[in-house]
Formats: sequence, C-alpha cells, structure tokens
Amino acid sequence: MTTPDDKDRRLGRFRVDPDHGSRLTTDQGIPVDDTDNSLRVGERGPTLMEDFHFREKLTHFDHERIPERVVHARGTGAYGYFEVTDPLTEYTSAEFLRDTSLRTPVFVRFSTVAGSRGSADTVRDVRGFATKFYTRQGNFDLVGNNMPVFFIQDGIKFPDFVHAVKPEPHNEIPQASSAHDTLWDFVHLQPETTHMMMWLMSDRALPRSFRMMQGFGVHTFRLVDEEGAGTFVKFHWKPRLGTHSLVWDETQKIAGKDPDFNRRDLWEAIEAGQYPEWELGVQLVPEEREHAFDFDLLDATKIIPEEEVPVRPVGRLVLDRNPDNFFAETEQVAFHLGNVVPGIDFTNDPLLQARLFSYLDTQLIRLGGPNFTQLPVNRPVAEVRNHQRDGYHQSAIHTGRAAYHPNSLSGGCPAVVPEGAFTHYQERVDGNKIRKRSESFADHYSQATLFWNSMSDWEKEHIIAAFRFELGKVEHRHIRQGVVANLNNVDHYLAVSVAEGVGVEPPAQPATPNHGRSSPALSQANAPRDSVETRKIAILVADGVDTGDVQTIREALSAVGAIPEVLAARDGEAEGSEGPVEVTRALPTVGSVLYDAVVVPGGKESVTALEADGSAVQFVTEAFKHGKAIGAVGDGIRLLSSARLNGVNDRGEALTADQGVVLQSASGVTGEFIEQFVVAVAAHRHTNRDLAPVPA
Ligand code: HDD
Repeated sequence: MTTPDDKDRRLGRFRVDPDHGSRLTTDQGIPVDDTDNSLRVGERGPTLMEDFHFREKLTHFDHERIPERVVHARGTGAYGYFEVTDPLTEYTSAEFLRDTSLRTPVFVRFSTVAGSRGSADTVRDVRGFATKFYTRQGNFDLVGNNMPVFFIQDGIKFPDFVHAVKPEPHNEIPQASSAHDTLWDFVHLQPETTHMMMWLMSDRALPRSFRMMQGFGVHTFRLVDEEGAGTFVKFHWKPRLGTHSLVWDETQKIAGKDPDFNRRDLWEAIEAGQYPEWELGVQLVPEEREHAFDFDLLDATKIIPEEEVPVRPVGRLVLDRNPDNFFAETEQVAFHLGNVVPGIDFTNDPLLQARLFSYLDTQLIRLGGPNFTQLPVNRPVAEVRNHQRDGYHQSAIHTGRAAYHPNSLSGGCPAVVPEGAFTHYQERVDGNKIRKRSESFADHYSQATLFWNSMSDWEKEHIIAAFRFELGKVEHRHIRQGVVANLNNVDHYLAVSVAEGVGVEPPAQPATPNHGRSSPALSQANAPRDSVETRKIAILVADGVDTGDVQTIREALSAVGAIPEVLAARDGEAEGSEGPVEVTRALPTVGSVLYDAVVVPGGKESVTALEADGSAVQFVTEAFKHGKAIGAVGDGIRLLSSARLNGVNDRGEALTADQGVVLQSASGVTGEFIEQFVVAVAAHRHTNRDLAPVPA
C-alpha cells in the first residue's frame, strides 16, 4: 500500500542534516580549517588563485539562482495525502480514485501568477493550485487555479496574455498588478477574457488564506474506465474551512505589513497541526451529453453550472507537512499537465492541448535539462525504468550495455508490457487542417452575466470598485471606454457604474439584455460560515486590563480552535488588575489587517490608555471598516466610542451583534458574550454596516 510515508521515506535518502559534530568540508570532502579569510600573500597582500576553497565557495554562490517561473513565480508548497472516499470505479481505471484503502502522497504548490518570486502575496491575482499525486501508477499532476475559467480559449494566445499582464516592458512597472494599460488594452480587444476578468475583479482574487480557497482543474478532462469508455470530468477542490476573501484596502496594507501573509498562514497552520483540508469533487458528463449545453465543454472560458451538473464529492486532500528546504522542494517542483495516469486522459480543449507542450518545455530551461524528473520532489514513487540516458545532472548510474529497445543484451528489458500501461483514449478524429475557432466558442458574455447576477450586493460593490480602481490606473481613455463597452454586454448597470467612476461616457442602452439567470454556488456569500478555526483574534490591552476578561476570552476562543493574541503597546507583560498578562505581540509590529477580529476587554485604566493610543483606536476603526467582528466588554466599549464606532448603522439603529459588533456593558465576560462573538467571527465579514464615512 502506498502511504504518505513512502514519499517521505524516499525523500529521506536525500536529506542532508547539519549533524552536530560534523566538520566543514569543500564539495570534494576536504576538511576546511578557515572559511573567513581568503588565502593571500602576507597579511595585506593579494588573494591567490590557488585558494580552491575560496573559488569553489564563490563559484557555487554565483550560480545559486535559477530562472524564476515565467508565470506563477511566487508560490509556496506543502506535502500531504489524498484519500478517495467515494470510489469512481465505474468511470476510471486510476487506482488512486478507486481504492479507499490507499493514501496517496501529494505535494501541493499554491502561487500567484503575475508577480516575481519576491512579490507580495496579497495582490489582486489568480491563485495557482497545483497538486502532484505520487500514485503507484505514476505521477498525476492536477495543475489548476482558484478560479474555474481562464482568460483565453486557445493556448497560442498565452504569450500575448502574459506579456500584457506582466510589468510593462519599457520600465518594468507595475509589479504583480493587473492595473495598467497593456493588460486592459489586451482585454478590451479580446472579449473572450470577459468572463475571467469578472472573476479577477471579484473577491476571489483576494483569498484570506490558501486554506480557504477553492481549486479547479478548469478544463474538461476525461476519465477512462477499464474497457476504454470515457466520461467527461471537471475537477473541483472545496476547502473545509469555507471560501473566504480579504477586502481590497486590507490586501494593499497587508502587502506592506506582511508580504508573506498567505505563505506564513499556510506554514503556521501546518506547524500548529491545524492541517488544511479540501474535498475533491467531480462533475461527470456522459459522452452522449457532450453537445447538451449552451456552451462548449472544450471551451476553458466556461463553467458547467453546479445547478446543471452537481459536484459529487469523491475524496479528501490533507496537507500535513511543510517542506524541509524551500529551494530544493518548492522551487524545484515541476508540474506538467501532461503527467496523467491510466484512467485519466485529455480532451481537445485547445488551451489544454497547448499546455501539454508548454510545461515540459519550460522545465527544460528552468531546471537546466531533461533530468529534472530525478530531483527528489519530482521523483515518482512508482518505479522508473527506460532507455533515456545522459543529459545535464544525470544522477542515475545506469549499468549494462543496452540503452535501446528492442534488445537482447539485457534480456529485452525493460520490457514493453500491456498490463497496467497507459492507453490513449481512442477518440476518432477527422478533419481538415485549419486555423479556426469553433462557432460554439463564440459566446463570450452569457456566463460573465451569470457570474454577475449570482453575486450578493456586497460582492457586486467590490467588483465595481475593482474595475474602477484598475481602469483608474489606465492612462489611455480609449482603453477605459473599450472595457466599458465590453461590460455593457455583461450588465448595463455594471457598465454605467464603472464608466461613471472612471470618467468615460456611460453607455445609453444595454448592448445585450441581461438574461437574468444566476448560479447561487458562485457567490461566496453562500459558502459555509460556521467555523472560527485558525482565525486570528486580537485582544487589545494596556496596564490595568481586567485579567479575568483576558483569561476567559483567551481560553474560550482557543477552545473553539481560534488563535487569540494579546496585543499591547509594548511586548512583554501588561500589568493586569490581578497580576501580569502576557503580551503576544507589540502593536507597532502588527495591524488590524493581520487579524480576523478584535476584542477589547474591560479595565478602566487599560481602556483610558488605549483611547490615548492612536494605533489602538485605528486598530478597531480599520477592523470595522473591513467588516470584521468587534467585541467589547465593560469599559472596553469606550474604545469603540473613541473610534466613533458605537454609533448607528445605516438604518439609524444602534450597532448590534447581527452587524458583528458584540457589546456587553456589564463587566466580567459572560458565556453569552463569547457565544455571540464566536458567531460574529464565523460570519467572516459583516456587510450591513455603513462603511463609507469610516476613515481607514
Ligand atoms: Fe499554466 C505554470 C495553472 C494555462 C504555461 N500554470 C502554472 C502553474 C499553475 C498553472 C498552477 C504553477 C505550477 C507550479 O506551482 O509550479 N495554467 C494554469 C491553469 C491554466 C493555465 C489553471 C488554464 C486553465 N499555462 C496555461 C497556458 C500555458 C501555460 C495556456 C501555455 C500555453 N503555466 C505555463 C508554464 C508554467 C505554468 C509557462 C510556468 C512555470 C511552469 O509552467 O512550471 O509552462
């Protein structure tokens, strides 16, 4: 049986520990007695060429960097396992999707797309979600994104799209941002981008955590059963903690306060044993239904609405181990859409077909030759035997004389055997050689409208604001106007709202009437919001804080899996009413944007000190602005008054728990307060507040 340990054990052979008691040597194993002074002629003389230790050390250093990925350069990864829970035995011969006793080891890499390796995590972008399954039948790579559609329909457009979104070539500005002329120039001239641009302008582009985002295989793939019959399939990852996003103002501030926000979040959750988990789901479409939809299954700019073909949960992905070395594992991992195992096959989606070329090709330049499959993270757990030989960095020592097939000198081995071999799906294909897109790919707007119609009011507001922000950075007015013209095919109100924000002519009439259909599964407002697990909650304190309050809040929040942290102006300890209170972090080192919620315990002196501290006042104001849960007990309520937050909502009513503001005027935290506060945190964001006048 393949277990995660199999991959881990195999990796173990390559681990080099900095053993205690070990000696420093050169790469040739020669012990070194001084690595701080180069060999020179006299104390003040020139350095000698013969200093082999100096030359080797510098040469190795000079060659440490490899090219970053041309896209998805910024990323982070982890190991874990996959288990099938509802076997797909009748659809596929892939063992890891059939056998519930298997625990297939995996490596997952999450990424942003446009930014360089050192760019911030919380930019507006698509997130990559690439999974390498080390199955007993060989490696299967599911190289997906956190959005179910793509910008273009044919991979021949990929270099154009990427050149448009990357920093502009003359001045290399802007970094990790789509808010610039070349991207929107491309977009307004290429209407097939419209659906994906709706996703990119939505909150999906700002995930709260990699652990709280969906993943999608995007293309329609094919499952193939033991008799060779095929079924179309779309792959979905659904996070156990729900799908949640940050808000735009917050992401921009996090990019400065903690550019590693998402990377750190994943690392810390795994280190803390709070293992992230996703459910694998499949949408299955029998071949007879290939043409039953009003879009083409081979068009990667389209989803299959879940209401038309439900997502069937079939398995579970758990990430439970951080890599030992970022470069060796996360940087050198090489994904390839073409890595499939028997029972999974491709379709003629022209985007998918192009990817089959690009991934292998890119690894050759990025990892310096054809032997990157021998890097520890890339090695399958399945046995590898073939006649491939030589090349840069060959680490296998192939013995014997016969590196060809057929041979008699090695007894005909490795032999070609039909059992368990990959057999390509026998699709009949017949046609003329043409450069032409199918008419069935022509509708670029219906699903963009479907997405728009499915959004809640708050999500719609965010989409409009995002378009206004991005187009507001575009210098050429004809591009702004062109985008608005495109949007007028999606929804007239959207087009007019964007036009008004960016100072171009709003369209008088809708270009296409809104079809009025929606798909509730697309809205994050409908995602489960019942857990506070791993949510970071700030407890603001100063000297004089009610020790009992802090203790009760801490214990109660930890008990439900949240991560409470005590923040004060200075690190160390605060002098509480009944003894010292340990401070987790000093306020100047953090900010409300790094927390999911904030609570202010009682204590007259403490609250007076917090009121006089601008950063504490700003902390609660900003958390309020970003829709986060806020709790205050006893005197703590005064801090909300100072921040002018205990006023009225947009209906003229006092702020209440249903708006995520949980107040308890009596001192001494009660069970009821905790209960209400936990519900408010689980709701993730409170959208029914009057945010416009709040400065933050
Ligand atoms: Fe791609 C990397 C996902 C279209 C060419 N892609 C890459 C990664 C992800 C995706 C997650 C990072 C893998 C990692 O973590 O190492 N790409 C997608 C999705 C697409 C898509 C979901 C559309 C459905 N990609 C796409 C096209 C092409 C490429 C159409 C080219 C024709 N992608 C690449 C690449 C990369 C890559 C140049 C850069 C680094 C790498 O492959 O290993 O080959």
